[in-house]
Amino acid sequence: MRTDQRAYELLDFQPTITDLRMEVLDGLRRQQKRLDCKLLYDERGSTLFEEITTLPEYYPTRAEMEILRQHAKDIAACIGEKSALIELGSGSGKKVRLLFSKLPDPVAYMAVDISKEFLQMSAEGLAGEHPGLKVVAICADYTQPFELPHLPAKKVLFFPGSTFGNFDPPQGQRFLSRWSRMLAKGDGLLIGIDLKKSSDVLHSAYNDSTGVTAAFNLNLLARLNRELGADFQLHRFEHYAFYNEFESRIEMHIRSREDQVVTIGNVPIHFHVGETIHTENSYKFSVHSFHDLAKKSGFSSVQVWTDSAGLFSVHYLEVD
Ligand code: AVI
Repeated sequence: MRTDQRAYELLDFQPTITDLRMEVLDGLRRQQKRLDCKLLYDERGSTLFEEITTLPEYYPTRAEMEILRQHAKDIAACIGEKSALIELGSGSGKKVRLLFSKLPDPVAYMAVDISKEFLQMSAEGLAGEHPGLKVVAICADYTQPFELPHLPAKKVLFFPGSTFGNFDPPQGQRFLSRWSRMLAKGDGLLIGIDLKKSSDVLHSAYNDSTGVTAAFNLNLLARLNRELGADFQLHRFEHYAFYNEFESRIEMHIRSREDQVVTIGNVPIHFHVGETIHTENSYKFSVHSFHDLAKKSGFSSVQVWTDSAGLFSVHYLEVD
């Protein structure tokens, strides 16, 4: 781990290239090829994701912002004064800014993100806007255990954007259970959860007409070319996303347009025409199904808010 002195503190647990190579080869040697969705977020991927959040078809960000704006006061009351906010997947930081505008006297903001460039930009911005606030930027894969700096304050974990839906349910339960153990009784969880809805709306949200989601997905191959010396030719692959009604999830894949062999370093990887790399799941919940899962993980629901169209939900829960 490396630490640094700036307007904010940086704790760097960024995974190394060797970790990346091993993880990628392991995923591509499976019967159903798989790459973890966190790999989508290099600098270019994070920029493309920010662009996705502004697309007319991609409703989750707009719906969640509507909820945060409309209910900022109620949400701030749940969080309470002199709290420390820990944000997972901080991205551009625009959601947390909305909260900070209403929060009474927060003591600290810890941002956790795997994309170091984005993390540093948003930590720097927030530290500049709130001179008295302790800002800690933690570059880490938050799906893996990492150590939180000790702070004698009520902690509230902020996990917006329905990123929780990118975990499979058992993985999600393990993740929340780990946090309920890391936090203290009465600490909070403020989390955005996407709701089940018509498959047409979901399909469009992940197959936008301008192809930004496709570029976001295929950028993963460009990243492997750049960082691992792979030789994927992007035009020989295509974006493929669909709603799996039985599993209540959007599945995102990269599909090979032809039979081909790609090398990563000197390791050959064979693709049949139509074969896919599964790159992401995005689970959709009912308010009830999420509360059940959270309860099994040590969190009880305090309040839930939805947007006017009933597309998205934001929950405040407390550690039991
Ligand atoms: C970050 N995550 C919640 C997004 C989602 O909707 O699952 C990622 C995304 N993938 C394609 N579009 C957006």
